[in-house]
Amino acid sequence: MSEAGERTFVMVKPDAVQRGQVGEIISRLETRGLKLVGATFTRIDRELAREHYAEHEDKPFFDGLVGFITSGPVMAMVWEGQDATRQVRQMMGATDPADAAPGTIRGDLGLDLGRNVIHGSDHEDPGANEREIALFFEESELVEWEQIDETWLYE
Ligand code: D4T
Repeated sequence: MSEAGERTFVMVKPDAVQRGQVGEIISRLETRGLKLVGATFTRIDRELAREHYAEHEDKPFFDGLVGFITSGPVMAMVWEGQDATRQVRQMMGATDPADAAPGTIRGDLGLDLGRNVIHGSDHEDPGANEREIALFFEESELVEWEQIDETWLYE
């Protein structure tokens, strides 16, 4: 990982895959200057879904959430950059797309809480990014590479 880099886990959810928004979402993250270091297009099983959303196990929406996230393929990714976890969360917008500001990913691409387009690690939960990355990726699957515009992106 580069000196400026923090890694964060991002997942384009099944609704956004079905709606052809994978490219749009990747494009927004790339354009911002974040660096893609890992990606897998996959359909996650219920066991992984339950582990990923373990903090919500007792919530009434848990079964629906697990059903939704396993209902079709997702694009699971690791992005790297300065303050990446918090920056991605800001770009995503509020959890409920109905409350997400225009200009954010959820505010521009979604309408409903149960179909909120994208997941990104919680920056207020220390270690959530590394924990989630480890759930989906082996360290050897993450690519260390030098982005040619880094000199112009960071002081
Ligand atoms: P994720 O984890 O998907 O990036 O969303 P957030 O981090 O922004 O929000 P969260 O953990 O509070 O919610 C996880 C996930 O559950 C769905 N959800 C949430 C739902 O279907 N009904 C609800 O009432 C809530 C609160 C949406 C996101």
